[in-house]
Amino acid sequence: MKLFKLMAATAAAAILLATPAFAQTRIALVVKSLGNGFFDAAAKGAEEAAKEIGGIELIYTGPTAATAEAQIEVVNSLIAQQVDAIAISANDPDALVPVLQRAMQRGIKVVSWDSGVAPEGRQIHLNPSDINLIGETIIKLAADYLPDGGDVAILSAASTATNQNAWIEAAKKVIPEKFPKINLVATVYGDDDSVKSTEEARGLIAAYPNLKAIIAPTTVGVVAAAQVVTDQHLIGKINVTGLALPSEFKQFIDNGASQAVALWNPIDLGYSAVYLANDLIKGEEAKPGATFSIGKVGQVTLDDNNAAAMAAPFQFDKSNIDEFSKIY
Ligand code: RAM
Repeated sequence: MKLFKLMAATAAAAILLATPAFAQTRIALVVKSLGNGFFDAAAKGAEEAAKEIGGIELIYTGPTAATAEAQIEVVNSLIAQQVDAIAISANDPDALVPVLQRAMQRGIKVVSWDSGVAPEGRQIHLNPSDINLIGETIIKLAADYLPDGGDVAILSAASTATNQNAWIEAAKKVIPEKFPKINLVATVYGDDDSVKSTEEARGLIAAYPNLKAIIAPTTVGVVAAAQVVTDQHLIGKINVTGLALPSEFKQFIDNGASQAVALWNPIDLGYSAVYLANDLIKGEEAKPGATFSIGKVGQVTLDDNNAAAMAAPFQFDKSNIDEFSKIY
């Protein structure tokens, strides 16, 4: 009898020891494309949240090129792996809906963050900040240094990117009323690819000789544009601005290719996306008005589209870029 009890206890202990490996909750952080410093910073926050919550395996993944087709393949493979949740920054609001619906039908929780998926393709969307505020901010960043106004152009990410398209639309709306001297001459797309963004920036400069500012609401595009302005000795003639990761962009504030840029904390964004995914895994229901905890960042309340927004963007210039460049 004693021996039997001992054997049973040993077996139970063996099961307990083995359980954590199997019981891990797996959350996939799917980004627009790998090799983007903004997403690496978000993954850092996601990893931090996973550790804090405990029992979570974080899968940081995404395609090499920022396209919806490539992301569909990534999501298909995550469905096959039966992950518990997918937190995605999408390259297209609609193209990913069918595959994400399939994921949800199989019990996988789906959150979009940074760049959203249409409401029918996800349970929650987390915006880094208010869309209209970001739209106004990117124009103001250019206008602040153009007292007499002038020609400006936008260098965006992928032409289908949900977030950039929403910000550009909001920016266009605010120009006539608040920035009437700003003349937006073109919007081009660098696909969050350094080579394509460089070509597009060169193209803008060649096509618009009176260009006074390039606004790139993408951390990849803004670096490419500032490098082109530097290389073509146009510092002081064309101001590059937009949304930039301080650690990558500091050199262009230092050399004068840019006066100021803005962004939010990408670490907090990735961190919060994982908390939201985990809240859904725990059984919390996503519905308008529901409040979700996002750990040390606080909490968010869902709007009528089950979307929420985090804080206002910060502005970076000579006075503070050094400090922030050490963080993200
Ligand atoms: C790029 C990506 C990302 C966007 C930032 C500002 O890294 O396009 O989606 O939020 O820029």
